[in-house]
Amino acid sequence: MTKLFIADLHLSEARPDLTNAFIHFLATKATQADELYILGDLFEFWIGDDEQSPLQQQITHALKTLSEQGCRLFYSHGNRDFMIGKRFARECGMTLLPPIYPCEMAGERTLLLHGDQLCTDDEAYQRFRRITSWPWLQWVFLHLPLSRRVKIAQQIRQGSHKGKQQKSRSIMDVTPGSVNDCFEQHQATLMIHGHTHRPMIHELSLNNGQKVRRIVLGDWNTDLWYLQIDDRDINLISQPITSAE
Ligand code: LP5
Ligand code: MN
Repeated sequence: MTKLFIADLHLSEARPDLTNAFIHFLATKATQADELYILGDLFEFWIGDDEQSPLQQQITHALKTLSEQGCRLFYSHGNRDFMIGKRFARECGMTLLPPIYPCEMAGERTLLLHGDQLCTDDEAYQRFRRITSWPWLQWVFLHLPLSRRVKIAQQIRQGSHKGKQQKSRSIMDVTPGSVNDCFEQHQATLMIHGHTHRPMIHELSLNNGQKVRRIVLGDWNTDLWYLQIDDRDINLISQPITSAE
């Protein structure tokens, strides 16, 4: 049984190289897998399932084709595409996961998540996350004309980019306390997430003495990153984007 995990591709019209690399990945590597888990931020931003841009249609088609070939697809929302909804998931043949998904991987109790929830020192971001999760605000946003939604999303991206220049690297990482609590609360020994763009397999001891592993997926930019789990064998792999096309 082969399972693949990816996150933080940030696909957009501005990076056709990433879109090509992803479509190539789906048509080659992923066809040999039984399950593909996308742990958030597949897109640069998502403003509603009704957008149906050429990029979205291209990605929908590629994901649908893979799911029809028998690979099961799962999606965990990121901080940029938290509004991906049931319609897009159905069109792609993907199952939407809850924000923290406990499951069994490599014979261990495992948690799958985007990872932004664990960056609890980033108070401005956590406030932003709370506010944008309000259902009435999402409802209002989703009923604005598409052109207006694109402008707002671009403004928020700019605000985010500027905000990040003022923040230290450590503020934008997960906090040891939130990681510990998340493992203990779910009695898990393995965690897989993205978001921080700091790919690594961390081995650590919880406050209760339990040994655990936290695997951080890399973002797709100059390199593509994926995690492959074959039964109990775990490999975090990267390749230059150009060689993957
Ligand atoms: O994404 P990344 O890695 O660059 O930074 C994140 C955090 N930023 C975000 C914002 C996203 O990048 C953009 C999301 C676009 C969503 C589109 C739909 C919007 C719909 C809203 C409907 C209800 O998540 C960043 C973290 C960083 O990760 C590391 O963890 O620090 O957090 C921030 O930058 C948040 C800021 O601190 C505060 C938010 C600034 C918002 C400015 C809004 C100004 C314009 C509003 C116009 C109406
Ligand atoms: Mn993210």
